[in-house]
Amino acid sequence: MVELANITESLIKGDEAAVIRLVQSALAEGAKPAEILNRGLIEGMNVVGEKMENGDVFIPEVLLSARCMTAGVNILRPLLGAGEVGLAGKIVIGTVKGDLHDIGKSLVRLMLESVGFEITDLGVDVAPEKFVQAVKEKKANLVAMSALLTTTMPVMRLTIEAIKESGLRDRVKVMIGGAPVTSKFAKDIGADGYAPDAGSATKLAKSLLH
Ligand code: B1M
Repeated sequence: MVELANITESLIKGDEAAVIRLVQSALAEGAKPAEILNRGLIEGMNVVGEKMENGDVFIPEVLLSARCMTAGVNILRPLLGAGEVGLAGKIVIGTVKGDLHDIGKSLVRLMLESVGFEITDLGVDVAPEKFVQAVKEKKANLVAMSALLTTTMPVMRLTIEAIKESGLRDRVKVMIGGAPVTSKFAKDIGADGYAPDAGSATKLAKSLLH
């Protein structure tokens, strides 16, 4: 019987093969995909975050854990259930320019997809003009921006300004998130909403569009 704590431990150690094997075994034994995600993988990434803050691990180790997280999420993605894609609305999502953190953004994307939003994921290091171009091309209803660095938070404001300058602001809502982001910051920069985690991001997206 796979304990979710073993998945957490393997992710913390950066053992990708073990994470893949344990996630597959847990699924085969009937564990719920959302449980594996929340209590196995995200739990591990939280511990890695704390260790990084305390100087107990460094970037090479963190990268290995991030790779484990991605491998685990890739197995779970098709199982987290998709609604009728596109029915809920069209979202352009990305991590803002200068910022390469993509784990949280990818989780938010996964959750949004699972409730039926059509997602265009622009990846990381996304410049304001790339968001604008994608909103135009995809006729998106919502822009979702992630930032994990205090130094890249101002790019969220620049992106909103670029959307305004392009004349699209009244056609598209903007939501933001990421560890250093707050609802006060969201108000200050003129975003329509802030979500602290992937679960509340889906609720926020729905409430902004319906
Ligand atoms: Co970096 N990093 N990192 N890092 N990293 C942090 C963010 C940091 C807090 C660590 C620390 O020092 N304590 C710190 C930032 C300090 C600050 O700005 N005040 C930091 C730093 C300094 C750096 C570098 C500058 C380090 C260096 O090179 N000297 C560098 C910057 C590179 C760059 O971006 N230009 C760097 C690099 C890296 C790695 C590449 C090694 C790796 C990223 C790998 C990857 O993403 N593929 C990494 C990691 C993994 C982290 C920590 C440890 C973990 C982040 C993470 O994935 N968390 C992080 C420490 C921490 O956060 N405690 C840290 C798990 C994830 C599930 O949570 O991303 O918060 P999170 O997402 C949550 C919510 O925030 C929310 O929902 C998600 C799921 O619930 N959310 C949204 C996120 N986006 C949202 C959008 C929404 C709504 C909700 O709506 C649109």
